[in-house]
Amino acid sequence: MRIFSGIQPTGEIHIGNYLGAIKQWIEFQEGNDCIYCIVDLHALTSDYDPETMRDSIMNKAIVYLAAGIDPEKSTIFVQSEVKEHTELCWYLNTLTPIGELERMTQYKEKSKRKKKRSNAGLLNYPILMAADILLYDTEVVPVGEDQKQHIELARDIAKRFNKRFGETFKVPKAQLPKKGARIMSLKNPKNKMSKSGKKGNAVSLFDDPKTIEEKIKSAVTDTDNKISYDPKDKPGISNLLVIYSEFKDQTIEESEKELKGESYKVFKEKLTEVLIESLDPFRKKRRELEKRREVYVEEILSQGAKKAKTLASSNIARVKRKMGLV
Ligand code: ATP
Ligand code: LTN
Repeated sequence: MRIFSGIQPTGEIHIGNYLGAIKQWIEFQEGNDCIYCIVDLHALTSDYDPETMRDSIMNKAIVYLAAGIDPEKSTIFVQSEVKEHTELCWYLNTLTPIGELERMTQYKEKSKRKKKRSNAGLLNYPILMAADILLYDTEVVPVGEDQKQHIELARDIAKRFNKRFGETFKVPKAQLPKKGARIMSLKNPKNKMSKSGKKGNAVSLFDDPKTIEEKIKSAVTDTDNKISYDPKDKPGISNLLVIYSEFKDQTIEESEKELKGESYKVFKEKLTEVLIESLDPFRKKRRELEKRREVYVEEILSQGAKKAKTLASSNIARVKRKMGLV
């Protein structure tokens, strides 16, 4: 199967990104044709610093590799290095009703936060995302829950194109993990854990042991000191249980049984220990890759872009033919 997914270069990758998206990416590498993209053009829709953008892009490539994406098995590339993404985005713009874009939850939230500083890129963001996906005949898109609505839109756009111009695009499917599709903020478990959220809301994939300990210690819980999974009434503890179970590779029921009768203090100590142990290899691998940044990582991205470009340009040629442009 063709698998495609992407993450923006800005912000620190956290355990929500890992459990929601990257962990699935790694699993899909066996026996599938995977393309993983650093979506820098999407990041331009938020406030960013041009001085540090290229560095953030390189850092994200290192994160992909440190987390376990194998360049021998998967294609890794930077979105802006394959111009066909913006070209297809334009064609798809002409097929997308504005009302559908205005209904997107992420757009509503982000534009509300930005008020007058909201930009057209933010509205068109899901069309560029649809272009990313459709450009590679993608069948499966592994993402966290917050991206499900965008993939629904990509499916609608693909179907609309096929209906208007004849069978062209595969209609992609979102793939969410069973658990961990929506890891919540440690500070406010009603909100999702997020790169752009409040400080301490997220454990970064590369946090050192002391930082992990502090963040888990100050994670919001509740007052009844009972460890059980009940997202509605006990959102904080339930979120910690999901994280614990995922990193221990056991079911929530197994974790509940293991922790029965323990205090929140002991639970948090156990969770801290599991996180430190699980994240340690990522930190080590990243340190190694930092040293090979210039040659090795640049080469992977350049090879990746070449491969992506070959696929993208033949697909664009097909789209242009169907649309009557050539
Ligand atoms: P931002 O705060 O800038 O929106 P983010 O933390 O939401 O960033 P993205 O780059 O938008 O991160 O998401 C990358 C991938 O991680 C997507 O597939 C997304 O669905 C997934 N993801 C993001 N946050 C979570 C979360 N809290 N739980 C599970 N998956 C998540
Ligand atoms: N919007 C996504 C990032 C993204 C993406 C994609 C994910 C851009 N293009 C294509 C999957 C497939 C996000 O996580 N914020």
